[in-house]
Formats: sequence, C-alpha cells, structure tokens
Amino acid sequence: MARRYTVVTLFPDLVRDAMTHGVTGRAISRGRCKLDFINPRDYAGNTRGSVDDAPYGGGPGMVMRVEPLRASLDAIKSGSPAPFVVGLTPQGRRLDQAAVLDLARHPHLVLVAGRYEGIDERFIERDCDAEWSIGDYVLSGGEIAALVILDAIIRTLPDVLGDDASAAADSFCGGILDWPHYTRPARIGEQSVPDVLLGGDHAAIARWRRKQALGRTWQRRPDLLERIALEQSDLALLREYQREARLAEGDATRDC
Ligand code: 9D3
Repeated sequence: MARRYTVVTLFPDLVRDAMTHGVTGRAISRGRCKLDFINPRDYAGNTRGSVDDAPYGGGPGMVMRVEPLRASLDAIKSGSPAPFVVGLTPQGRRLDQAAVLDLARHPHLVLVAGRYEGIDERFIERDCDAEWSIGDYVLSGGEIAALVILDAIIRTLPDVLGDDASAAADSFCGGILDWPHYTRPARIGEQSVPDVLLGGDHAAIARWRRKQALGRTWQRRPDLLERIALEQSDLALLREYQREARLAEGDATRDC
C-alpha cells in the first residue's frame, strides 16, 4: 500500500503548495504516497474557540492548546495500524538520514507542526510517539520542518527517484560528502574541469571522485569521518589527498 502522510497544521496551503513541485509532487501525482491535512483551527471547539492561549507562569507569546490538537488526531480517519505521530519542536532530537530512513518505514505518519511559542507539553507527552527537530536554528513554526522531513522521506521510497542509481547513491554516499561536479564547458576563463574527468578512464575517474569525497569530508566535516570505518583503500586515498593538500598549503604560504 502507498504510504500516507498527514500534516496537522494551521497553514495547510503552505505545506501543500511546496509539495507539488519536483520529486515530491510526482510521487504524489503517481500515487506512490498520499498527503492530507488537518487544520486544528477546524477543531478549536465551542468552549474557547481558539487554537492558542497564554502560557501558565506568564511570559511572552502563546501556547498551542491541547484540545484542538487532540481533536485533530481523532479526526484522522485511519485504518490499522495506528499512525505514528511525530511532534515537531526545537526541543526534539536532531534529524539525520538514519532518522529519515527510520521514519520512512511507517505506513502512516502524522506530522504535527506547531506555531507560536510552543505546544502544550501534555500533547507531546500523551499523544506523540516521537519528537523531532530539524536542526539548531530558529524557525517560525513546524511547517518547514514537516516539508524537510517529507521531502527527505519521499525520495527514499521505492520507484520515486528517476533512476535506481540516484536512490542507491543517496544511501551509499550517506556518511560522507559528495565529490565535486562539473558540466560543459570544460573551460570558463581560468577555471578548468580537472583533466581526469575529460578522459575516458573510468577507473581513474572513480578513484579521483572517491578521493575528493573523502578529502573534502576530512576538510569540511571531520565529525562524519569519525563515525565510519574506512577501508584500507580509502585510507590510502585520503592520505594521498592530505599530502597534496599540505603541499598546496605550503605553496600558498610561500606565495605570501
Ligand atoms: C525562545 C525559545 N525558542 C525556542 C528555541 C522559542 C521558539 C522558537 C521557534 C519556539 C518555537 C519555534 C518554532 N519552531 C518550530 O516549531 C520548530 C523547529 C525549529 O525552530 N527549528 C528546528 N526544528 C524545528 S521543528 C519545529
């Protein structure tokens, strides 16, 4: 069965519109997944009629009330199994590709996007199965976080990316950064495409790319390298890159 994604949000149009483009839009129009929305505003109820209220204890901003959110979950007509409910907050665990692959396993995922200062903690505690953040920066609400997560999940689903190679490359390269990419023309002023890419030696090209990927990860994201065990052949490529980088560094210093 196609995967189902429900976003609980005060701004369904924001999320829906963004999802109609590119890979995600095609996945939806081709029926690889279904996307629907619940607006807590429609479940604000008669008692208070609002989706937010002032925080107990005082302070700035408003807090999203539990009842419209709970009523939203109740309104999600879901078969079995029960959907997996994810609260999106700055306090959640920080998303990475491993988390994305894990979330992608659920047949029905509900993403709850908060607005205002936050969501009443009792909803997170009682009604959510997990709480995720997409990173350490401040957004205006959970909608863009929901988009990020949906985009990342949907491209991992079978038959969603144009060719299997791209999907395989995503998961295979997971762990280290990409090598540099080039397309025509081969020369733009003094900027030239590396010679090895212009020749037809596919083994040499593969070796160069792997070396660049390892080297750039070492330079830019040493934290990623620490998490993976490198093969002997990779270690040799990385040493080669490091030796060349130090030589270039020496040249640059002499130039000064
Ligand atoms: C002053 C304390 N702020 C918390 C860090 C207030 C606050 C900022 C932003 C409260 C809510 C929000 C709205 N952000 C989200 O809903 C959100 C979010 C984010 O801001 N960054 C990364 N991931 C996420 S997921 C949801």
